Amino acid sequence: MSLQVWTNCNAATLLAGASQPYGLIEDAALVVDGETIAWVGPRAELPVELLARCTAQHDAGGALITPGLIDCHTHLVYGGDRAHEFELRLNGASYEEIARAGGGIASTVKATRAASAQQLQAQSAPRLKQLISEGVTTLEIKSGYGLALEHERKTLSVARALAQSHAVDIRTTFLGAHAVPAEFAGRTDAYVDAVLEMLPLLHAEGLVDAVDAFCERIAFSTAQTERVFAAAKALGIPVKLHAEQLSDSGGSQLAARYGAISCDHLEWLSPEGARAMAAAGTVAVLLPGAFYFLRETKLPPVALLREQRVPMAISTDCNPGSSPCTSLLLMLNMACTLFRLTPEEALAGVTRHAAAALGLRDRGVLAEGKRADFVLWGVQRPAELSYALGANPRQQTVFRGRLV
Ligand code: DI6
Ligand code: FE
Repeated sequence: MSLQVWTNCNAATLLAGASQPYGLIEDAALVVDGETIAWVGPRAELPVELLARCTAQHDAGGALITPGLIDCHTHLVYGGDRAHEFELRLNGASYEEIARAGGGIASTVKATRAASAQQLQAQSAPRLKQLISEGVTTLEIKSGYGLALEHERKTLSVARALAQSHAVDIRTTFLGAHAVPAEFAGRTDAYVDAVLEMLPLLHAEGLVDAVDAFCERIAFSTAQTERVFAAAKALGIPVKLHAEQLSDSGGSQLAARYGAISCDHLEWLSPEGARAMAAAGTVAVLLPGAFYFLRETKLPPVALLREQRVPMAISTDCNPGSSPCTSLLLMLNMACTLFRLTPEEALAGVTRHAAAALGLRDRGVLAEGKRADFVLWGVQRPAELSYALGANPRQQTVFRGRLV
């Protein structure tokens, strides 16, 4: 197997417990063996025998190297758009009013159902390309705009197909319990029954890496969410939850009881919820794009999450209703400016902790044995990645050991 080495770089390894902030190694060397990182450390300590075996030597030109970015919460595959609702909201309607009046998620469901798989893929690919252009090498895509077996299958299949045609790894999440479709209006429990029928079928087709639900007063109760979680658990599928976004409904405690890999949004998270998440090892996924776009005022309790040592991830929540965002770098900035995360916490939130939020242990840091997914940035300091608004200093991406 051929070895490659990158030198003339600084490496932000993001390793937990490193002595330097960001796990930063100045004047680093990084050796890749096939699809895996074989060695990373100060260049001066690179073993000469290892260097001699490297058939390709890359001059990084002084770049900063970070792990490939991970966007751990997206609804990237959907039909249509909601620019018109954006306009309505600016004319005075609230998000909840629009949702209750059959707009909101329901309008995206209509457009998603109407689109063929091919059309859905064509509409979603530009969003994916935008994320990839900013150094994303792994992302999660949820279903939840189909809300019927064939359309949920179509969404998840398109998500899988996008990974085949792009240099990115895609994890798929079944979010059947996202909203109650029109044909089940007023019969939420009957719709949950339908979700429980879809899950094993989609899972058997290899389309489901995790199961999610929208636990909220405008969506599903904790009791209804628990039925979905119990079904996932019976199939051995990890769960995660849209929890405490618009109110504290206790979803985080329920999710923790089911060993959830993540709870997402969390603006209204209580101390009890944070403690339950800490005990269960559940990652907190913060979504500053939705907070910003909905003009929320209740901040997620970051001090509480720090105190309880709950790992914090950051994600775009890319979706047409509450976060029409395809820039993970912008989310780094917003996590700092709006939520007051440090730039180091923000970067860990799109690398190491985002990997944990997806239950992935083979990526998210630069270390021997991890996947060779990394990004070369034209910046001096890691903080520049969250400092700049609208800049994209990415120079190169290496995905599974290959230059993209
Ligand atoms: N929470 C959200 O913020 C999005 N979904 C969810 O469960 C909103 C989705 C939409 O409005 O289309
Ligand atoms: Fe979401």
